[in-house]
Amino acid sequence: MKNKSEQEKRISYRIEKVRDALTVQQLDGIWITKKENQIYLCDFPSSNCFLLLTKDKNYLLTDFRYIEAAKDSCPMYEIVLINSEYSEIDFLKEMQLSVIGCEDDTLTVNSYRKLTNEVQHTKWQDCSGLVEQIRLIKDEYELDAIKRAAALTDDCFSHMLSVLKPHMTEKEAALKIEFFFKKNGAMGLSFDSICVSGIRSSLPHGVPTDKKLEVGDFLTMDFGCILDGYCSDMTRTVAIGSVTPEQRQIYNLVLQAQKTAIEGLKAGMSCVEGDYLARQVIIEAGYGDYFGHGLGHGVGLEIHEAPTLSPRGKGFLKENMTVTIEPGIYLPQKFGIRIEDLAIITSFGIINTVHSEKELIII
Ligand SMILES: [Mn+2]
Repeated sequence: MKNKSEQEKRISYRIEKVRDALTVQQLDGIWITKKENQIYLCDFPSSNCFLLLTKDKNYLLTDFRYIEAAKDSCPMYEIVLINSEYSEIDFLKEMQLSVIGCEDDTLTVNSYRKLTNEVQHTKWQDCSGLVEQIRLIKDEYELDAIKRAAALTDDCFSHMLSVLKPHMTEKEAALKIEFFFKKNGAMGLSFDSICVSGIRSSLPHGVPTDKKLEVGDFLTMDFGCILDGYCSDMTRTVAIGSVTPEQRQIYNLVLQAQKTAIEGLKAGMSCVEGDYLARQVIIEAGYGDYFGHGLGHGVGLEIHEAPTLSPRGKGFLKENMTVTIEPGIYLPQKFGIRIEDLAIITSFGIINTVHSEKELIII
């Protein structure tokens, strides 16, 4: 059971932060349709829900199926029942607000047309990213959930080391990951697990197939789970049976890049500088062209969220942001390697939430 008063305190604090942003942006309200932003601001998952935060009131609109639960778990909201006779559009017409912020990046074209055509006298202004900006800095509750999700992911990796064997297919390996997570309390996977082996390991986001693990293959597993709404993300590449000197050399290069980033990342650094910590190691060894993605991304209610560590990343790292640290080298038609941990940024460096072995493991 969640401690109600603590939950209320947490939610109220977040709502106040949104309200501060409303004032700055001169909005009379914000219409929240993005699911993760809704969960962040009311902790109530529902497939049919709208939030409207005005300067002094919080409204949660939902249908008959969720109304009782919403009343029970969202005491800081006025709960509004919507149905075929009274829609969210009717509600918004009655509100008569001049300027409402909406989330263009997730609002469907259809919904946007309805809002602009039917809710007259209201100007709809894009405020995509407003809630996400607040979500960038994680509170204690969120960090704790992320750490627990990461711990279960460590356990999953240990489990995989004990069950992986030659002739198992990539799909079977992915299924074992999913089964372990769900059997051990995860709400679900944070994304479809990536299990790619042999020459397929050079596909950074390859989909598991019926290909069997063979001696001499690298197997890259990129996986994570959701606990209490929060995601984890981790990648390990292991060798099946044996490795060539080239495989070992490149594995160690990725590992060195990853360790360099782990030692160097800290609050105050720009996202571009952060990315370059690992990239520089790989470029200097002559493999820069084979590390074609960014070093990492934020993780929270969404598996991919801000900040983005990449050569085009924006902004600076701040305390209590989360970032993955996941350099990789992918040699087409040969093999690929990625090693990924999930870190919490602090003023003195990072706290790594992942503790699994990362020296080369040969199964
Ligand atoms: Mn990742």
